[in-house]
Amino acid sequence: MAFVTQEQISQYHKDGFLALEGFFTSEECDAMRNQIQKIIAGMDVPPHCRTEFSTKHEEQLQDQGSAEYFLTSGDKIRFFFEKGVFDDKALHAYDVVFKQMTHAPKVQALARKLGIENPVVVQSMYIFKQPHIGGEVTPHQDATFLHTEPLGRVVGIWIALEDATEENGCLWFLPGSHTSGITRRMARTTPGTIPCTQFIGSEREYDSSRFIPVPIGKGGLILIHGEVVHKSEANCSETSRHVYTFHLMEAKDTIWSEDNW
Ligand SMILES: O=C(O)CCC(=O)C(=O)O
Repeated sequence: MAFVTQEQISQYHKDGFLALEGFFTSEECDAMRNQIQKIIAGMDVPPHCRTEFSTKHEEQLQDQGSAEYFLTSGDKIRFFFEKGVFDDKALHAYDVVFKQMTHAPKVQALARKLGIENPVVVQSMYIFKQPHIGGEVTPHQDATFLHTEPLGRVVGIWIALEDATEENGCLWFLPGSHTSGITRRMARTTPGTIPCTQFIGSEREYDSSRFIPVPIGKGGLILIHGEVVHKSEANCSETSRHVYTFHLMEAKDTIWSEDNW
């Protein structure tokens, strides 16, 4: 695959992330954006589906309906919302167009370049990050939520469907932070108990001055190592920052934790 060099792959292993500009075409991005519009048009959101996703400890789901909706979302099309969004329209979805993009030959070639022998898609999301509404995503490691034994088997594929800038909430990374393991896990609690998930351990304190912004143009793809610390700021700008993202796991010689949501 010409567009990812061995130097770039080495950089990914060194930093824990890699930005690849122009991985998807503008037309492919528009196809995903148009498809999400079709899915959300006219969608009714029943109360028990009004579930907001948060990486914060104190904001885990407290009622049974929302808890079940979240816990059973791994292999279904499910919708999660920004905080305070219910006077607006924002949803995320997954369907045939997204499957086509997820399994595109160039994505498969990228996975091979990363040395993944038996890739499995374990999760996918469409993130709207709407103007003024898109909230911050606090510093975290994806392995907190997608735990495997051993660690180091999960990679996020994050695709900018619009330009992602510092103003509208691009990703920020702590370069090299993927080599120190994790200190926090989100695990299911005993079935039937509320909340349905709990954090075991706590997130480290991070020096915010060490994060670097990684703005990227429409069609750009960012590889996110499962243990690299990353975040995004609230979108206080006038422009949206749509993203389609999914996680690949190397299934070979890997145990997917049964405690994962
Ligand atoms: O897109 C964002 O703002 C955050 C995404 C993220 O943290 C993730 O996919 O792990």
